[in-house]
Amino acid sequence: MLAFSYPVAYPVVLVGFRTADRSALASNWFKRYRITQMKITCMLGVATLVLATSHASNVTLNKPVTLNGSFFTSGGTYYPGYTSSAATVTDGLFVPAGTVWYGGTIWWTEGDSPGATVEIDLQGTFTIESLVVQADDNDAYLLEYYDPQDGLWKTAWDVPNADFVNGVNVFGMQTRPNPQDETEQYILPAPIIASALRFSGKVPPQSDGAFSVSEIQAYGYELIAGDVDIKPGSDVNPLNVKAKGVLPVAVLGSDTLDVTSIDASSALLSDVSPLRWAYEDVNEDGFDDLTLKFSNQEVVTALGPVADGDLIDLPFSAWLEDGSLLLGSDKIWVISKQ
Ligand SMILES: [Ca+2]
Ligand SMILES: [Ca+2]
Ligand SMILES: [Ca+2]
Ligand SMILES: [Ca+2]
Repeated sequence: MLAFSYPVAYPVVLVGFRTADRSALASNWFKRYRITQMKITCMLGVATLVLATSHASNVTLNKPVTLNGSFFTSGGTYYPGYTSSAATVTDGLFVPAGTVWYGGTIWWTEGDSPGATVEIDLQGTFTIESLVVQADDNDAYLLEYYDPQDGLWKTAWDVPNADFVNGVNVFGMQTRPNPQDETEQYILPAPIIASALRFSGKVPPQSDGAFSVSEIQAYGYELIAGDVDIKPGSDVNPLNVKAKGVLPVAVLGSDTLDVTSIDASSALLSDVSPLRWAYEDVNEDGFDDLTLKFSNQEVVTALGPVADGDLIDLPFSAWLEDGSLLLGSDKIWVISKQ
């Protein structure tokens, strides 16, 4: 059954990491871009995700930018000849390090527009792992994210002042975290789930009160709601813990989901990989569905201790070809007669 609807806010909560990965997490495992296995709690139950190799890409690219406050998109009367637009914040391009803060970038001042923010609508819900910002050197900034799970803005990154780099007083636009390497990303201590980003300048003495930003990048992947049906055609999904054989699961296709775009080999039902898969229209709605067969006994093992009559929500995840992650779940009814 559909665990949550799209495109409304996802009731998905990041609750922690698998025990086996915690030591790796502590040693900043995101830098290695290897296994990222985490647990996610859905409104209807607990889902376990396995993120194999990283599918992260810059999810702000060409997303709409809103300027909240009074901004300058030219060099002004003092600096004629420069023009800019909000779109330069998410165009994927950095200006040359040291470019003047009014040189083709959007800029604003604390005096003219206290509390001004630059907001990026991500147009979806994303897991974000790392960030890069290019902004005026002699200011600290705050990069916040909108968490659709609880509707709150939260701090993603306190972007540091970069007035001096290795003891040298630099000028103009400088990239963080590393002014000398635009490709270096600030790795978040834990991934965040976000549908928007918000950027603002910090007041003096953390800045000179004149702000400019040329690029905000966030690396991660989109979360897509999938309609998952265990034992297609059956509303109750009894699972006999002693039964051998297979547990059939369907991911239902729709006008917004072409199931052939799912990497079926990456599918996981409660940590268990499918034995095999095929495509058929199980619910006869005209859209092909992905049907997968899981080993009953492997699923039972993954469940751990259960009692007769338990209703358990089994999380399902699979990567799509475009790097987004499909999430869903469905309930099974435990049959465990002595
Ligand atoms: Ca840019
Ligand atoms: Ca400086
Ligand atoms: Ca400044
Ligand atoms: Ca169908």
